[in-house]
Amino acid sequence: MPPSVVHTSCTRDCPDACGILAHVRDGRVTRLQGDPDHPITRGFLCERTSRFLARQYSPERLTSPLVRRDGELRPASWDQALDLCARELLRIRDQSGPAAILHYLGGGSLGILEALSNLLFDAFGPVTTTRGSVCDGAGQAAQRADFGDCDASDPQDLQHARTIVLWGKNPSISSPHLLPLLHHARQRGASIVLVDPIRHRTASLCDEVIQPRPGGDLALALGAARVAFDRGWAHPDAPSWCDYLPEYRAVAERHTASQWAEQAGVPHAQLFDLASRIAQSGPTTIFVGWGMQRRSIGGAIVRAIDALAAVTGNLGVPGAGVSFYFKRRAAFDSSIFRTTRPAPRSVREPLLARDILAAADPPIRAVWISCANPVAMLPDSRATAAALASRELLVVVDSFLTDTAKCATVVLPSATFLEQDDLVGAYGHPYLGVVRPAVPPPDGVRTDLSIAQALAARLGLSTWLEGAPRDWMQRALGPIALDRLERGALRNPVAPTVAFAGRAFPSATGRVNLLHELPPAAPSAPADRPLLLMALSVPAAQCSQWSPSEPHEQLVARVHPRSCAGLPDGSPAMLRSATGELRVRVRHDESVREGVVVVPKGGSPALGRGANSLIAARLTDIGEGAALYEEPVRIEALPSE
Ligand SMILES: Nc1nc2c(c(=O)[nH]1)N[C@H]1C(S)=C(S)[C@@H](COP(=O)(O)OP(=O)(O)OC[C@H]3O[C@@H](n4cnc5c(=O)[nH]c(N)nc54)[C@H](O)[C@@H]3O)O[C@H]1N2
Ligand SMILES: Nc1nc2c(c(=O)[nH]1)N[C@H]1C(S)=C(S)[C@@H](COP(=O)(O)OP(=O)(O)OC[C@H]3O[C@@H](n4cnc5c(=O)[nH]c(N)nc54)[C@H](O)[C@@H]3O)O[C@H]1N2
Ligand code: SF4
Ligand SMILES: [Mo]
Repeated sequence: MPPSVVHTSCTRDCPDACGILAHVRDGRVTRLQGDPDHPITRGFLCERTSRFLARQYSPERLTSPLVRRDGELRPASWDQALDLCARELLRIRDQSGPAAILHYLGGGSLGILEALSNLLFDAFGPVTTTRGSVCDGAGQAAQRADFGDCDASDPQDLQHARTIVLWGKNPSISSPHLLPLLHHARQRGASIVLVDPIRHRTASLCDEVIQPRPGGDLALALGAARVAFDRGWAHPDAPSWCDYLPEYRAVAERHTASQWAEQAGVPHAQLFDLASRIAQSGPTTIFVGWGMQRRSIGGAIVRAIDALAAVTGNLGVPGAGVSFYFKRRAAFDSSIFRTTRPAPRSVREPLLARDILAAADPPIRAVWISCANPVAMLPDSRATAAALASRELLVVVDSFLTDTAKCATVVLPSATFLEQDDLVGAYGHPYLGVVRPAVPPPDGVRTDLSIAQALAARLGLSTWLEGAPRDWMQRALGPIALDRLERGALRNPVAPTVAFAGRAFPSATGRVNLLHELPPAAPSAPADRPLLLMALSVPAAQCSQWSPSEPHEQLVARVHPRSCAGLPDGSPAMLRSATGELRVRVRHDESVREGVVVVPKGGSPALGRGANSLIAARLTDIGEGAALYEEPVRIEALPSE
């Protein structure tokens, strides 16, 4: 067969939703290249996806269903595995009702056809679902509370910004295609400020780096507002688009700017400089990262930033805004992925283990998991594994025998994004992309849609999911022709250029609902565990998906030399929290703020690399997010190896 190039899109849980050229020779993908014609991808891919072929062709990929017999997961035929799933689901529904079944769809792929499994389980039940989000629950809830919606301006609008604040965001790792846009804005004279407890790689692009203490952002934003009010820098027309302005001002005036700076853990001059840039230097775009909303006051932090932008006039005009999330599904007809029947109940994603065990009348007896590895990725890995493994039926649909799949009764091997049709919308820009199979799935592997259809047939629901993938894609696209999208990325026609243009907000009053109460203080670290653990994204992995496969060596813990209990660089050590311990190698790193320990996110608990083995399950203040970055730990010396 002659070599070919397949135009497709990346489905990974990443803001960029890249266009990809998959080079195929003799039935094998030989290279993945960033699509040079994609307006955001511009010809380059990130490290994790450039090296995805090591994962695609890994000997560890599953090529047969597995069924647990005599305590062991053993290969089985598709008929055996699916018959067992269907029989058990029907039996449990007959005995206890559909609420005894939990369907959990994770973010392993953002392809929207994955959501067809929701349709199936809605039709079969509706069954118990999950709510909240370990990823972005607090941030989304904050912006909905403030603006009535969570949406962002087109990144092309950055050219109008005079100041850009990367507030707790590390695009070098998490969203690399934002970098060329930032470079470009800088060339046009915009200044860039980074606010992050870690002086990470993106700092090289910035004019100013502010390193607050973790969660000190609430004080930083309120202190900047205090400066703006004191100096008369608040926008004179702010009352016309803000509710609760006097109350918000009173909150900001509870402390002096110096006191707020001290609470934030930054020099007063930096707080003043931030206020002056945001309020005085022309339009400011603030990119709100995900990290700081994964805190117990995460919602309040984002709300304080929203409010600062609102009173300084940095909303609804070109070059300004608070950009957290693009509505990636807005272009799609979501009605085809859910029935209108409400779920009988839901469990909170961040508290999955606790809520599964607490569920009664009926208890949760079966769990169906797809695109997720909760044992590695949700807090409290041990409790999550125990809660899942103790169900009568646990089905995991995945390409690998993950920490979660190891707990399963049945594992169904699924295709990768290079082997199936799908559609993606991005959450870092407004372009839509089409996903096309570059190669067929290997023998013994099926696409998620074909798995759902085969299950539907056995549950007597085949009519619900009938149709080829492309039929579903066209249905999801509504008036947008699929073949148009196949010719190249298309801008979501309903996405705004400037979010909330004209300062019209879809809130109850049409105005911004300013934060007007201080949240309770975040818990302080106990004396015997003085450091806060942060498990952050690394270039080689997409959450728990490593490309190539996860290294087996000891986890590296980055810590400021003054915060590592006197241990020399490179020493073996134990990180200890209230719930667990993890062997690490200490790396001195002056770019990390004192009092913080950084380890890679996505490590496997079974390999002794799982940060979530140490992290307790805690909710954020709003939005049922997870306060993942607040686990107090200590570092203990270990004898040298
Ligand atoms: N401590 C700590 N924990 C965190 C975070 C953190 O920063 N710190 N980050 C959190 C965040 S932001 C997120 S989004 C969650 C992510 O957590 P998860 O949603 O669990 O995400 P992944 O680990 O990316 O993917 C889960 C599985 O999906 C599988 N998968 C990939 N593509 C497909 C597909 O097409 N079909 C099927 N069936 N399976 C597929 C992969 O093989 C992988 O095993 O983790 C959270 N957990
Ligand atoms: N390579 C790679 N890229 C990824 C992922 C991955 O696993 N690997 N994950 C993807 C996913 S699931 C998501 S949700 C997105 C976002 O993924 P994230 O990696 O969560 O995104 P960022 O918001 O860029 O980075 C978080 C930043 O928040 C900072 N931070 C933590 N606490 C605080 C705080 O209290 N205050 C301030 N100011 N900053 C703080 C951290 O130091 C870090 O620099 O990106 C995706 N991109
Ligand atoms: S993971 Fe993100 S940056 Fe990497 S190729 Fe996929 S969409 Fe692009
Ligand atoms: Mo995420």
